[in-house]
Amino acid sequence: DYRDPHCKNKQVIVHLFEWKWSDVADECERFLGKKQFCGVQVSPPNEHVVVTQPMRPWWERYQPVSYKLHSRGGTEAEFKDMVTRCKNVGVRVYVDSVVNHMAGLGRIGTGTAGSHFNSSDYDFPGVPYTRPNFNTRDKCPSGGGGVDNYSDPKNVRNCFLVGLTDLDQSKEYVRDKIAEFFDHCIDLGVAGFRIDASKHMWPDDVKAIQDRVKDLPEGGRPFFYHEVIDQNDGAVRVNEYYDLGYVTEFRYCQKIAYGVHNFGEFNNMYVPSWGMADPSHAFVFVDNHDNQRGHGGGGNLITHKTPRDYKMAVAFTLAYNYGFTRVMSSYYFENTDAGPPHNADYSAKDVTINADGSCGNGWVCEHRWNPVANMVVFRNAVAGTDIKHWRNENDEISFARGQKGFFAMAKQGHMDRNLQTGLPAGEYCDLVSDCMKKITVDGSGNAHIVIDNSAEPMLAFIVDGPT
Ligand code: ARE
Ligand code: CA
Repeated sequence: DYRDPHCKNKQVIVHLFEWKWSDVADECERFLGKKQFCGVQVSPPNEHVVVTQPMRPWWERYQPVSYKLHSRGGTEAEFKDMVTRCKNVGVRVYVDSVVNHMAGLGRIGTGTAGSHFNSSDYDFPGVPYTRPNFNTRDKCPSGGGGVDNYSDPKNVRNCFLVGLTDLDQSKEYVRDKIAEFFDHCIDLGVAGFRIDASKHMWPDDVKAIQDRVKDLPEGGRPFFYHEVIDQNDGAVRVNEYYDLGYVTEFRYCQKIAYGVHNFGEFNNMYVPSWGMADPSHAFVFVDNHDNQRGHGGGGNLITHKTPRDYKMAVAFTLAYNYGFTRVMSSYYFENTDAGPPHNADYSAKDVTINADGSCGNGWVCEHRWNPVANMVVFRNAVAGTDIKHWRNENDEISFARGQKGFFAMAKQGHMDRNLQTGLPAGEYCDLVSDCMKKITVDGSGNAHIVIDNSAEPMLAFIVDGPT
């Protein structure tokens, strides 16, 4: 089974998008460990192209040059130090893995680790890969050689995604090289992998690769989650990947946006008849690095740009019982190509921490916002329980998780009700407000629930939580 994230039953990972390794390590030690995060998804750590038109976009990291661990995020030594320091505080690292393809056609030069490459000749000596390791036109049914028909799996999987040179994962040599890359990461302490563009690889090929990857040093199979954008708009469906781990559920991004905009929609978040991934395979998030900037399955989404809505979306997602959850941590941008906040030499700026715990230097750090960070503790505490005492009316939503926790949220920012919580009698305190607010549950499980903070219109409390 590839669904164990190896973090002692913790339930939430954070994507520290475009953070450099030394900053990720610091964040593990100063914040993520204490806040009970399971782990961090890091941007692709392997050698990639250096794009100068536009100047150093974030997406250059999705054009691999080799599997040497030297990227815009840092050197291999820095990567190793990060993985170790995070692991020491109970936070695992998951590698965003780009193995469907190498750099785009026409790109020639030197990668971030100093390897020469020539995509037009399919020559990547840093691996090495040569022409026979890539898919050929006879296997790709599209006119121009690019992916252009999502209703045909052969087109999706054997053609070139946006001109990226498409590896042939049916070849033993290619499988070995990819598995060696994963093994190298595991040797350094990595616990799992996001598989980029899994939709564009045959599940049997992906399985052959995963099956030859080594166990973690502490035992067990690595964690895998697959990027498959299935919005009922093509032939490739999420369930083809269930044997391989978790699968991204992009329909949830749309669902949660509808819910926040119209609370009535919250009654219907997981729709099996649409083919939405079942809760034990769904990899769930409010937004990701693509759809927050109009790449890859955009649409009507909620992002950090509308903070109040975003807090409601993430708090609900973490309180609810659907899937395995990832929260996004972004940088501010206007231009959708723009890479991370950078110094004069285009290296990523340090993530600085302000006195109030927010981030500086252009980093958003949604994962530090109270309704995000403090709900991680909630999700960990209630893992495995059912939804009870569901109530959704008057733009107010509330529910219990088994007999372990209770959550309430009010779209208008006000709520004042006596509700059944199903929890044991006692004094509780609200996680979201860092215990500024207390809640008393009486002997019959009832409590007076008050929301009076319009900026953070939710509260949550757990059995055996802080008091
Ligand atoms: C860049 C340039 C291109 C250029 C190419 C090659 O933008 O103009 O042709 O380089 O030189 C990211 C960026 C791309 C970028 C690429 C490589 O988003 O713009 O191309 O890096 O630098 C599909 C895939 C899905 C993919 C999305 C973006 O199915 O796998 O497109 N998402 C992942 C990553 C991306 C990354 C890649 C894959 C490539 O998360 O960040 O691209 O490694 C429907 C379909 C979806 C489809 C979607 C968008 O919803 O159902 O399957 O997603 O449309 O087309
Ligand atoms: Ca492919």
